[in-house]
Amino acid sequence: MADDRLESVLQQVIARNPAEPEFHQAVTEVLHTLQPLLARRPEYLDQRILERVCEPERQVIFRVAWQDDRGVTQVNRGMRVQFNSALGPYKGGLRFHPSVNLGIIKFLGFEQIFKNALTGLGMGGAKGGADFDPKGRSDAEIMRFCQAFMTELFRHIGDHTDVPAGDIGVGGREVGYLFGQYKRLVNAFEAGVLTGKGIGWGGALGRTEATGYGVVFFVSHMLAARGRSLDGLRATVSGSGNVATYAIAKLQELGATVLSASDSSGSVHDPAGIDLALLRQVKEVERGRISDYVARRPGATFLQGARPWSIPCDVALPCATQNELDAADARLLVSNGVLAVAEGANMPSSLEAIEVLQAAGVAFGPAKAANAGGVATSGLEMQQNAARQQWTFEQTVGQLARIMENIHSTCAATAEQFGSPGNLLLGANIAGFQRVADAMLAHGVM
Ligand code: NDP
Ligand code: 2IT
Repeated sequence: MADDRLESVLQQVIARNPAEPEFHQAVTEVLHTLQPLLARRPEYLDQRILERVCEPERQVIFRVAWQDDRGVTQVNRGMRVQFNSALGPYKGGLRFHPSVNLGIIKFLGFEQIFKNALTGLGMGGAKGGADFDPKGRSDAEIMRFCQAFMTELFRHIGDHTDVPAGDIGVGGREVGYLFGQYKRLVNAFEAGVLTGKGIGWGGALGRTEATGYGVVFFVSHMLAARGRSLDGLRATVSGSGNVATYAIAKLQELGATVLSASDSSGSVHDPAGIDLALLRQVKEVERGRISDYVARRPGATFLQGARPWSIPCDVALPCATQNELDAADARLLVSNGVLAVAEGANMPSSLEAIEVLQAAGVAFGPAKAANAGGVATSGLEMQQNAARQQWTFEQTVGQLARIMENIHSTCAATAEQFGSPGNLLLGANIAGFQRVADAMLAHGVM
């Protein structure tokens, strides 16, 4: 019965949202794990919670027109999907990347609902962004784009309404320009309207590091559950942005050797272990390409156009983008003896890849649990803003570590309780969904 309903809801979602394959994938992944919960809680089916949770509360799509450095007018499409507010103000990042479309923002917003629920804090789910390509743009162009984007977005957000943050292509610099324009438009310093702010003007110490650190805290707990630790293990990481950088830093601090990093042009294989200072110089300071790292690092090789999953490792952390680890990659990882895979990026593994990993007994840490440290620390930034306080780095990161431990134990206990011990994906989906669904039931039909 529950199975039939799940399948029919899924087919409805696919039919009602054509040409949005990433959104279909994210919904499929969640719905396919909920059967054991629905068998115990039929009221979720009776009250149409599944149908409601798959339909965004509000979607805003807007024109962003701006002038480049040559005086040429450019037109981009901006959007914000306010998916679910059952647990608190809408919360989630903004992505600036040429691939951005409504289906991608919807998949990210849908994931964000359950991720935010798992943190235990009071945050609803949202995502936004634009099909703007920051690559090769001057600082002045980035500023003008951010100002133009906020000139529409500001009317839809607020510290009790919707609180955006960064994601791909949106880091500290962009949050600064977005915040400045918001402040000018509303004539008020509402610190809590955006997170990921600079530490001198309302940001939380530790937010920059939080997602990458959080993934590594999470994978440490996954390993500990199997009697292992990171010390002495070999890790592969994809990406070289915010999440990858601080995942690499924390892996190294905990004694792992990190053999790779990547960007959209390819991967670096560095058998001696990634030189993080050089990687940051190339990617953060110079905003260059990963091949520039290889050119300056003896012994490192460049795998052009390739992802790092062919490099033998004990732990793999995809930290770049969606669908960057497919079934063939998963089979390679398994044949090379990987122990654990944890998702730093959102939906980096295809559904088939997850099946391969789980069938082989590899510990799998799903994105909505493993990378929740970023948004959790955004929640801590909101707490600090509301109290007009700034905690120390140690206070915030200490709290982050406790939240990640709690998310891991919640996912593990829920998996056990619903008959699939060790299945953290099922545990994360059921625990996150249940918290949201109970709040929606309490709020009545809307
Ligand atoms: P950044 O923009 O800082 O870095 C993104 C990295 O991924 C870059 O190395 C980029 O390479 C690479 N990348 C982006 N798109 C592609 C692509 N299509 N193919 C291959 N490589 C690509 O973003 P973040 O580090 O913030 O985000 C990375 C992932 O983590 C995303 O999935 C994001 O949604 C997720 N995430 C981020 C959080 C945060 O707090 N920032 C929180 C939770 C999840 P290049 O330089 O060539 O573009
Ligand atoms: O995907 C994510 O969780 C983020 N990009 C962070 C969102 C946030 O509001 O900090």
